[in-house]
Amino acid sequence: MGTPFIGKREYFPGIGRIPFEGPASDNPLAFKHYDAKRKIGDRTMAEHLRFAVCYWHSFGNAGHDPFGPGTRVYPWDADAAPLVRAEARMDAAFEFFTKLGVPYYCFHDIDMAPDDDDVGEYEANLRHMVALARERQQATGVRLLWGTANLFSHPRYMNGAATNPDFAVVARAAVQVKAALDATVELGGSNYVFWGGREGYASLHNTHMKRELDHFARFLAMARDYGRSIGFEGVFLIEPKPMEPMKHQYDFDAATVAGFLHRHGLAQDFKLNIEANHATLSGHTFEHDLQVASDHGLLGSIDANRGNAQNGWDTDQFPTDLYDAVGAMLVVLRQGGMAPGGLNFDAKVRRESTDGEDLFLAHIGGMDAFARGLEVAHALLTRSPLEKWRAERYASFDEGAGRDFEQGRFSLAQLRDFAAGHGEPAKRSGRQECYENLLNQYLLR
Ligand code: XLS
Ligand code: NI
Ligand code: NI
Repeated sequence: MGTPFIGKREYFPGIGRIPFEGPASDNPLAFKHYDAKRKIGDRTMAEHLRFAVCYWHSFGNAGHDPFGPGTRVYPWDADAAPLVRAEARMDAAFEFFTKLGVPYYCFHDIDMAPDDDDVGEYEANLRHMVALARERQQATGVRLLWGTANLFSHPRYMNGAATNPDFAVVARAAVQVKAALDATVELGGSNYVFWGGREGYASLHNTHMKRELDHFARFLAMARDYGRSIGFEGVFLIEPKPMEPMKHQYDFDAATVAGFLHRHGLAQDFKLNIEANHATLSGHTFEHDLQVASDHGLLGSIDANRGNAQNGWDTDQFPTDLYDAVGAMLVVLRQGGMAPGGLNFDAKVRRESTDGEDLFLAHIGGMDAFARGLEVAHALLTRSPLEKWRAERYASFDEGAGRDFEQGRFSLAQLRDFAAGHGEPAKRSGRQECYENLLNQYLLR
């Protein structure tokens, strides 16, 4: 087992390339289910799952919360000069990606490069770091799943970015989106994400909601046009979230965003990046929002994480729930995969998890959970009676009058006449328990 690292020094000493050892292994630093090259159906696990590590939670967040500062001391954050720190952080990041064996990563402009109020400085910092990222990508083979701009941390965005009531702030947001699009194209990114952290309101009393939403649509169309003009051929993604930091966020959930995209003529270029913990914050399950997005033909990518049933906020825990992973992979497999999207771990280790090793353990757990979810979902779809049962449930629409109805050959009056001639419909059980048992049966196999 080698210890691949790419920068000036090794940031995760003592940890080598994470091996696959299979379900019988008790080695915490080995995969039990994720075997990148193993075929599930016609694709390898790596091709199905397209895992990405996120830059912000993994190398930037030191564990601060509203009650106290970070608990982790990162060796790459030691230098006083911001650009030197950014370079060291990038070395640590690419060492981590390589040792973990993920094909992709994701970043915000200002987790990769130091921010600056001066537009020229900000742009120069990002260009400098993008040049280094390009070298690191070439040296390691790790690729960019998506780039994005952080339009929510700087105080100037407290009232929103593209939806800010002040035009000067809307324009300032364009600086970052243009630069982050340039960076994404330069790095060969497959997607570009908009998470509208502060695109929403704290109070309706001071808010002109329709005007803000129209501004948002115009801003997105401009970003799309610019991206296409510089050769971006990937997918633009909107990441729904109902609240936090704002009381109400405009990209509330998959259904809301799908309606917005259709209304503003953006559905050709934009899809959705569904995050588990955002779906649960909006009162849905993860699987629900994935299914809604997929049914609209808009499921582009996934931010994998997990909330906490007792807390009402975005705890961004690593996904370990197998039941959820099976549900998610059922949606993904039924729509034929998620490329050019992927599965990004938008998750952070707990504040009490203070070792470099914890970052590996967390990702190994998430990758194994989704690998197992993939295996089980694939088995359910190809070997179990699941699809047959579902098809039979709707069989009355496959021929005769039911098919005529689906094809629009019935009026309401004709439906009435059909019913009048057929007597009281027979009761048909939904058999929910039977389906639940089937899922557990395959999960335990
Ligand atoms: C925050 C979001 C954020 C996006 C990227 O809740 O999940 O991390 O994924 O801006
Ligand atoms: Ni989130
Ligand atoms: Ni996210």
